[in-house]
Amino acid sequence: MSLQQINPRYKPYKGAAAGWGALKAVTHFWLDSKQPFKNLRALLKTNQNGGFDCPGCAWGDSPEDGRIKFCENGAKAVNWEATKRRVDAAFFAKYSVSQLREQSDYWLEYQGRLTQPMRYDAKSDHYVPIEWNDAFALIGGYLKGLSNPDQAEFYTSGRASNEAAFLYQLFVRAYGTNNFPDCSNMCHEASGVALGQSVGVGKGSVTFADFEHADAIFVVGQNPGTNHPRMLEPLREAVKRGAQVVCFNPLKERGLERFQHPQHALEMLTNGSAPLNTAFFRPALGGDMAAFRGMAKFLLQWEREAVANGEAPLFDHAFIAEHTDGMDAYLAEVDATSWTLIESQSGLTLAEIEQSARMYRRAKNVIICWAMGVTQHRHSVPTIQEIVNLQLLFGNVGRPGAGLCPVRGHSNVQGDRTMGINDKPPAALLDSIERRFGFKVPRHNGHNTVEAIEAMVAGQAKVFIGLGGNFAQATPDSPRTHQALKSCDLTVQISTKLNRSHLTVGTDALILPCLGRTDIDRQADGPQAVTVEDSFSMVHASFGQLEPIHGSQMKSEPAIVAGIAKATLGDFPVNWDSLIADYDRIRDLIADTIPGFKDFNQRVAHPGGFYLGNAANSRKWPTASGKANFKANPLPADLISERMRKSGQTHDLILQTMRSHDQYNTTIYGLDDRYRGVWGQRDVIFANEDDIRRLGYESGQKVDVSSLWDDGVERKVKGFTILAYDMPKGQAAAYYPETNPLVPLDSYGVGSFTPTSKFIAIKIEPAQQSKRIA
Ligand SMILES: Nc1nc2c(c(=O)[nH]1)N[C@H]1C(S)=C(S)[C@@H](COP(=O)(O)OP(=O)(O)OC[C@H]3O[C@@H](n4cnc5c(=O)[nH]c(N)nc54)[C@H](O)[C@@H]3O)O[C@H]1N2
Ligand SMILES: Nc1nc2c(c(=O)[nH]1)N[C@H]1C(S)=C(S)[C@@H](COP(=O)(O)OP(=O)(O)OC[C@H]3O[C@@H](n4cnc5c(=O)[nH]c(N)nc54)[C@H](O)[C@@H]3O)O[C@H]1N2
Ligand SMILES: [Mo]
Repeated sequence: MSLQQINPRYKPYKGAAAGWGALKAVTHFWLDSKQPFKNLRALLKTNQNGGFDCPGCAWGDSPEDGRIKFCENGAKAVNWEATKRRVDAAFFAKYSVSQLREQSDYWLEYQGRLTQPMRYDAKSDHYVPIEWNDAFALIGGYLKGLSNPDQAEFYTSGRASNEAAFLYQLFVRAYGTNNFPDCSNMCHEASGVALGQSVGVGKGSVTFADFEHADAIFVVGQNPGTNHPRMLEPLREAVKRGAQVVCFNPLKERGLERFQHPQHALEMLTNGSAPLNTAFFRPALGGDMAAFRGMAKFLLQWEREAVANGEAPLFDHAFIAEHTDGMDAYLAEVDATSWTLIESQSGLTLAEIEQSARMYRRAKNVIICWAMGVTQHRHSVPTIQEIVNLQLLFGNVGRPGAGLCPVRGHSNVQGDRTMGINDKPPAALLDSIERRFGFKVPRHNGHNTVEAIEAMVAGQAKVFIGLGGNFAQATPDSPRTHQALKSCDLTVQISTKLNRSHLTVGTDALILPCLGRTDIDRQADGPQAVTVEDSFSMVHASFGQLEPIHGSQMKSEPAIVAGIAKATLGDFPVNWDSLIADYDRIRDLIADTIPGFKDFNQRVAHPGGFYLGNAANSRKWPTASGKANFKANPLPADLISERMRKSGQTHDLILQTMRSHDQYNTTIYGLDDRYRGVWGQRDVIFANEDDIRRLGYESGQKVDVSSLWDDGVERKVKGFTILAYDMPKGQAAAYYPETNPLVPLDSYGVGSFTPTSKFIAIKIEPAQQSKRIA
């Protein structure tokens, strides 16, 4: 089988999520990996004790049960990584960088695994081989040559293991900067910021077991059928038990509507599917804060009525008195918020908000889950704090079956932050590093992703190193980001697969190929395991299972970081080589430095790993007040920002950018989005049929799309097919990364710096030509 090439089609999907369609899809990717039987062995080892952590999402599994746990999209991730195809010196001799730039993101990644270190040769415009030690020396030379360590940017994508991340931050801080732009900045940063201020811990408070005791689970701005398929099982179990699942999503995502379990043969044979959701609300983009405020307003009204009638109060007053601060100011803010604003901003009717408040009230224990539909807005921090406020009124934090659940993305994005990948490091972390390693750590904040791009554009940052990821495509304002990378003296990408970041080169550029999660990692003292942390703060080991591609020169991520560190700093502040021989030694350093990791090596040997703990979950609040804080934030006066208005134009629609079923972030596995009925194409934009007509188009027509911002820069993508879709009026939806050129670099969340990828004011015009710019 070769690169998928089918005629673009648009045909609504009739089946349930997962089930037969999923198995069919897995089979395609499995056969296409060129080594199906080897990969089957790997799949059977996914998320098993002694196996490897799935490189898909950060959803956790029950540590006790030994059932096989993988899903369609996890299987795609494994097969994609475990391909036999290779991108080696011969490949780069064949194609110049300019030629490769003409190819799609899909084509680039499909070419296979990167297998040897390469250096860009500007004269021939080709990548040419380089020895590992020369590559390390080159990087060390550039870094030592900078007049200030803050002129280098050290990006991390959330697949890096705890061991790689810990070494990376140690090296970078010993070098002298906190410039740690991170994929998390574009992802759950708002959750970390909001939860930190509200409850003192920037992570989710629930564990896997809580899902078994919840009476209601809210799923807000998240598409688990595609992005966290293993989450569908606890949701389905909850509904079976009689618990309620309440979804807030403008799109009726198929995985949330109906669900079949791929490992339950009977249901697949009868082709039956249990109804999953007990309610589905479809808010305006960015309307969730208003919706939750409205729920709080109804519940407050009922609380007052109950008290007036001498009935039992609704709120958990004992919890509120003992554990919280600021309720009165918050309730005053709730009283001050008008129903008119709540209704217009949420995009829901008061009857719908009342219904969701009733469902909330009926449940004793409530878990609220959220993801990118909540975190990628200008007011994401206050939105998440509104979710917390509601939960605090009812004591729904730190009780079995209840809590806060930001469902994380990359499989170890949470662990990377725990290990110190943080551009605004807490003083305690820096103190602890200083104490353990005896060097003066940089104390000033570093750059996040947006600030890193600005620094590169301004010529203030000159060296970019990426530990995984695809910086050029994942970040906003693509032409500007590309310019940022191109203006560097040196760009270095530590990667498994070819992507556009390798083709967006600085004056000098390196590709350093690394082992992936599935590969066996052999070092001087034998095969090594790494560790990761899931969304529930469970830390466990991951052992690669597959022989790395024969004859390849890939190194592990820890070994590459150590190589760069040694070439830059020598044996300071640690003997880097000795750490790489046996990763237990890295874990001993982690145990000495990072809270919660005492006796790390012993504890991680336990099957299923160990629970890091979460203060908020045990009702301890490491905030300044020592309590959980109600946050009295007003609703935004207007979701359309000043800067969108100052463009002088009125928008046609508000666009959200999201994932298809056949992609992993910037990695495109295929051109289908099965549950949304899209086949063989990605340059599509969904809108409500009435809007399409109102704007003077027909479904299927080609359009150009531009975004509104006040800086005079034209941001446009061309030749997209507009498709009528069942969605609220006024909205549009399209895939990322193709639409990243539309996201202005300085349109980001207040307090989070997360690009507002789910709220872009756009104009549509008939297509001028069919090629898109990016
Ligand atoms: N297979 C696969 N798995 C993945 C990934 C992948 O790309 N592919 N990516 C991983 C990563 S890094 C992450 S962060 C997660 C992402 O997981 P998700 O957050 O599920 O990812 P998105 O596709 O961005 O989906 C956002 C959802 O929010 C809805 N939404 C958009 N705006 C709003 C809003 O304003 N309000 C509400 N209520 N809903 C809204 C959209 O309709 C969509 O259903 O998945 C992880 N897992
Ligand atoms: N418009 C818009 N933009 C977004 C988003 C959105 O919803 N809308 N979502 C944002 C989110 S949530 C995130 S997390 C970011 C994702 O941003 P990134 O994490 O930077 O992007 P990925 O696409 O996950 O990175 C894919 C590349 O990682 C490399 N890779 C894969 N596995 C490994 C490994 O094991 N080790 C190493 N070293 N490299 C590996 C491969 O070379 C592959 O090409 O994008 C963000 N950008
Ligand atoms: Mo993410």
